[in-house]
Amino acid sequence: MADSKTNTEAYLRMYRQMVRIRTFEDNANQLYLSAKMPGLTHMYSGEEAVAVGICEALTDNDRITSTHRGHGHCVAKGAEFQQMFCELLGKEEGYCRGKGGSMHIADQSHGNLGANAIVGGSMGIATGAALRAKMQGADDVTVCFFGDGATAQGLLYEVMNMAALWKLPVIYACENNGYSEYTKTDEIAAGKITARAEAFGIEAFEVDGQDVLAVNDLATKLVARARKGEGPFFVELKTYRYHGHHVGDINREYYRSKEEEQDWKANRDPIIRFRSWLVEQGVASEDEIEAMNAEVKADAAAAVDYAIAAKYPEAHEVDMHVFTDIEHVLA
Ligand SMILES: Cc1ncc(C[n+]2csc(CCOP(=O)(O)OP(=O)(O)O)c2C)c(N)n1
Ligand SMILES: [Mg+2]
Repeated sequence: MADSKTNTEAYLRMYRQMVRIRTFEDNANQLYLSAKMPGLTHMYSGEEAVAVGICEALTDNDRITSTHRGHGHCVAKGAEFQQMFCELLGKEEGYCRGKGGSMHIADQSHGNLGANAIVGGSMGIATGAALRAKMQGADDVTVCFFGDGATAQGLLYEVMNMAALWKLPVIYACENNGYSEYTKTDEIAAGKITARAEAFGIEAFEVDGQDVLAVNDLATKLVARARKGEGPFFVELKTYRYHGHHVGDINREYYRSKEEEQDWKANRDPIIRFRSWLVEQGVASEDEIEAMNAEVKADAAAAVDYAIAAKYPEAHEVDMHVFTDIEHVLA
């Protein structure tokens, strides 16, 4: 029940953020299909409630690490369309000055330590960020997003061991979308995923990743506990990606059926579900929701136009802002 002004604002913010992610992805897909975007990209559509439910529980001071499917995390953590589209198109005004692209997008100003094309690659970064918080006596929390396929990486077991021993303020958020590239998770992952974290004495939870309120409720509780030094935690979020593994993966029938895709889209879509709830609870009218959708669409279209017209970095800057010197890092 929408029971206070603060809650109402949070509900509308979460709805809007989910729509922003879906809209961003629709535009990114279009840019790729019309050959305006270089490289490869992985769509987050279908998984919006995971990033939004969790990031709504975080402040700008809290950190996240992201994945190759990272646009949703980036938007949810507060990034702007314009700089994101510039990054995807390799333009100078992008978050990483056009040198990161889709799979390496980062936004330090909102605590997004970055996407990572190496499956599981951000697990050490997240755990290191949490170790830094503990050593400095800071109260920020880091959320490490990764996919079900990344649970096959040995690094996860090294970092969970350290995080558990040192009681680090980190939350491992496993986005279980049922597939690792073109393989069903059930065919490659033995036992329960949460049991793997429990083996290290880490409290682990399962949640419906299509239900933004359930995700946000759990995340809010765990973030508060992690701040008090009760972490680490592990959460498995059951979700689904609507597109192929990457934008070029268009013939998917050999590894999943059209009926399965249709069932998730028609019956478990996080945006449709939350929209119905908002209307039923009287948080927003259909007209207000339509107006919000249209506003987001217009914002995205303007940002795309801006990014297409924006400048590329100069050729002589090719190795600028790519390396850092260790003295600077240690200072
Ligand atoms: C270390 C490493 N191994 C393999 C790959 C190739 N690869 C890219 S994405 C992917 C599957 C990842 O599956 P999952 O972690 O479930 O994330 P999802 O794509 O489902 O979001 C693989 C094997 C890679 N990028 N890095
Ligand atoms: Mg997966």
